[in-house]
Amino acid sequence: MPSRVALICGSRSDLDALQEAATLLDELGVEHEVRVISAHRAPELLERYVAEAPMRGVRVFVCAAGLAAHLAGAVAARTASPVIGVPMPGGPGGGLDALLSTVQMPSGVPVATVGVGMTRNAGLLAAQILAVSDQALAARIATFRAGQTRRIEEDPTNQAGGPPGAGAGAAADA
Ligand code: AIR
Repeated sequence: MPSRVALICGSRSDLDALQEAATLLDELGVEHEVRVISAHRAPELLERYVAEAPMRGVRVFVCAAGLAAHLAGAVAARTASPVIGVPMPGGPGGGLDALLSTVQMPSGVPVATVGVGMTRNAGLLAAQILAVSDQALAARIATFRAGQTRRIEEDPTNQAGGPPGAGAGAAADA
């Protein structure tokens, strides 16, 4: 099956976090591929990868990088496909450096940026973009969203009287 989403990170140190996006895409039945390509350390490989990925079916790019995080911007400069940036935490800036590097793109080259370290949201947003032209996927996302809503509604903490052993008013305090 062709990969519809490219999950790229700038370092192997980002891989565990990026795996959360891969897991979510698996849950939603969205084919994807993972690469570790630093925009700074391997710019020519990145160039080749972005040029070739659409031929394998890639329609959306998710790019996770920390520090001076230029990965998402570098990809966005080379494709008109949607690019989602994930600023990664770490370093003296705690992710703020990566957030600003990712989100502050110049006019004409957008990067849709999710919160610091929010790889799972990036995967979900990628799926939602694909779902605009894929009704079956849209239905799976609707089921996924309904499930998370139901789990909160059915959480014993939110039932009258709160969880076993909780005093009155526990739900109201949540
Ligand atoms: N990074 C790697 N090349 C360019 C950038 N911005 C980022 C990685 C990682 C951080 O630098 O995305 O979040 C630290 O990488 P490493 O390889 O030193 O652990």
